[in-house]
Amino acid sequence: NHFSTKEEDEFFLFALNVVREAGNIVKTAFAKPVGTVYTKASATDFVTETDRAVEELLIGKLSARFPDHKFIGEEGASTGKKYEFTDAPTWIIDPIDGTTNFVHRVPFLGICVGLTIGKQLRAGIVYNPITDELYSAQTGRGAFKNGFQIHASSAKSLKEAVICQSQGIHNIREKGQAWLDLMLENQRKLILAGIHGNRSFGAASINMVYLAEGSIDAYVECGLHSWDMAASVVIVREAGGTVIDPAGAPFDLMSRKVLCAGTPELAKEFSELLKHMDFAPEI
Ligand code: 2AM
Ligand code: CA
Ligand code: CA
Ligand code: CA
Repeated sequence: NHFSTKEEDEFFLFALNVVREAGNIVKTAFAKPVGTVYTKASATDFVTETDRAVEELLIGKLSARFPDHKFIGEEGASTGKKYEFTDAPTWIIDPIDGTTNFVHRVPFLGICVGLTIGKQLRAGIVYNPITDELYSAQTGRGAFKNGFQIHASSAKSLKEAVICQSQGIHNIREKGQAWLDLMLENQRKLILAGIHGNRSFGAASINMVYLAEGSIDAYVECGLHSWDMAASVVIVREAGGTVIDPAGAPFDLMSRKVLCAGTPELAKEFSELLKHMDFAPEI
């Protein structure tokens, strides 16, 4: 990483302003009828004009300000755009994480912007403009919500945990019935392990920022993409949380899966209890 703290601060502060601007678009759209909802790879894989407009705004403004930087964005990727993941400063963008919530007017969604340099995560921004909650972090400098520092929970055991095991309905398309069986078996094991509850908010980023501020204690999801996780992973780590692969290995942004917990002890117990299924890596 050849960039100074001052340069990285400039990247981060500029991105914060662009994300706030994108938030206005999403908030305005959320108050109106949803308009045309297009489907992508399956009947439950949605995209709206707002997803596209927000991605265009974010990439347009960031690339105009930082012409040497690279981009990975969900809606570009889904129209067949090929992205490379290189050592260059790379903005990993999900314009609306939680499109199903957006379409159904459930107020849990996040505009997600993560930054890698030398393939290492350096900064993350997750903004829910509906609730006006802005989560942000830079590597080594703590995690914040609307300017106040946040901390992940100190729960060390499933017996004192509210967990989030996402349903991953989209995974059934990729993995078939076997996915459903695995998910239900894991859910059963968790209940028998004595968890306090299972809460899932329909957006990977919202699940992760809630973990970062200690509302939930552990989270697992498979079938995700780099843009679902990049920004939130920085926020969880900087809030003191642990981020690993669901099978217990080190986390890999391109591996399509993630497990987070407030403590390494809980992450270990959770990952050892779960049955696993691998996804083909992304890039
Ligand atoms: P998205 O809203 O940006 O698509 C719960 O559905 C979580 O899984 C959301 O964060 C959602 O992100 C993500 N997800 C990933 N792939 C998906 C798919 N094919 N269909 C629906 N949600 C998907
Ligand atoms: Ca999507
Ligand atoms: Ca997403
Ligand atoms: Ca999205």
